[in-house]
Amino acid sequence: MEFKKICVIGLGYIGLPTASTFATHGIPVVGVDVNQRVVTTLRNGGVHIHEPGLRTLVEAATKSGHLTVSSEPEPADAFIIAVPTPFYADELGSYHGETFKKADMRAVQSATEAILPHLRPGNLVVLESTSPPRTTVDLVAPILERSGLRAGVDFHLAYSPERVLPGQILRELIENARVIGGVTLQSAQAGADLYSIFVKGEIVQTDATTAEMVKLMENTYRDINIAIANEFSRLADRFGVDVWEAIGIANRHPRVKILRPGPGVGGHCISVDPWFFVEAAPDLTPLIYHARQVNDSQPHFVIELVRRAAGALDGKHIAALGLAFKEDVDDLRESPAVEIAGLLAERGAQVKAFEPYKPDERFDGFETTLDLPSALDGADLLLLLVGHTAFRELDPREVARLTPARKVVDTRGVLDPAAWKAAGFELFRLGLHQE
Ligand code: SAJ
Repeated sequence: MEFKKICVIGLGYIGLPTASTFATHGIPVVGVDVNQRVVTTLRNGGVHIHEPGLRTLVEAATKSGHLTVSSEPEPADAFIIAVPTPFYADELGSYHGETFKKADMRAVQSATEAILPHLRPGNLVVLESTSPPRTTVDLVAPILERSGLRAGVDFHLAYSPERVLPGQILRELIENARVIGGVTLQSAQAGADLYSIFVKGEIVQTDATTAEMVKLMENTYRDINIAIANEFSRLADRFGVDVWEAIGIANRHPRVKILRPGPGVGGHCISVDPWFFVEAAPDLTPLIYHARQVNDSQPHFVIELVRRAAGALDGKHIAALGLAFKEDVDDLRESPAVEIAGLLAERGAQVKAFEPYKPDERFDGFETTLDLPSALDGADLLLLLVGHTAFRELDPREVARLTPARKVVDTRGVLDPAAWKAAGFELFRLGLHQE
């Protein structure tokens, strides 16, 4: 299939890099977002997301004349839906007394409806948003078929999950293997034709529901593996073992690869996607459910660690280093660091948090600072929540000059114990019991 124009709906972490990459490969692209602020920012030459290399890519795409931005879809040969699929904030499902989070598919639904008036015979529609199994055939296809055209007969329909790692999106978008699941073989082939414009990795064709499951399986697999690492950190703490040393030794086994414990699992993917399986089949997913529970409760384990290190929480001044969901990204969605800062404040601590990628962000319940020295000033304890490079590279002697605090809690296992000790700090690490 040939593509003279592509319409990408949703200009977030995935849609914007995808639209820009097609544009820099010479294909006219209209990028669509319902958020007027996003449209205005992009039209004014700005970029609303921090991702290494993205600004340069968007500038190149705009300069080439191939990327335009709009708040409405336009007729095109291919439509790509890359909108968020969060879960409902305050509506839970339940099964045998256990509650689970439910997917909010309203953005996918309205993006699909926005395409409807522009859909023409021979077009290709691709859903990229992470979705519960069968979304392409049970939700997207029926909406598009209101046009009178039939999916897989009059137009092509496919599901192609994005699998890029935030922080490395631009490279992985091109180099990773790409899965394309079509509602028919021809739809999968049309999807493969589209992504082969820039994808250098292998393009694997399958059916739409398999592709949806593959995406959820990948992130669920990672979630469960992080959960076991987090559970090991609790066991090590109980038994007086250094979990980092124990994992390092265990990982020398040729078939063992334990991930890193931490303050919990955040971000818009891994902490969300496993719930799509649980919601779709609660009777079949006890392992997935409980791994989610372990990771969601890890912030409470960190609170207990901080309480032990500080003696008490009430009235203690705590400098929280980092609020992002992981290192070197600006994304605060579902971030355990934000939850921990809030929980500490609820328990009476005076929290000053500094997030270098989003210093302006404000929260109810705790203070944020515009720079690191302001957070360190007057602190009783430092709490490292995100392993940002800037924090890993801190010189503890310099930090000692900026704060009266002499206790540091490292929830990421990234600070060098010897260097911090030499600078006069007592270092408490997650997964290493210290009284
Ligand atoms: N984390 C740990 N320990 C680890 C690894 C991660 O505590 O050993 C935490 C991180 O700090 C973070 C969370 O888990 O809070 C998730 O981080 P991540 O780096 O594992 O993953 P994401 O959410 O940035 O991206 C994932 C990736 N999926 C997989 O690796 C299977 C990415 O390839 C997907 O494209 C992305 O989800 C997505 O969009 O679905």
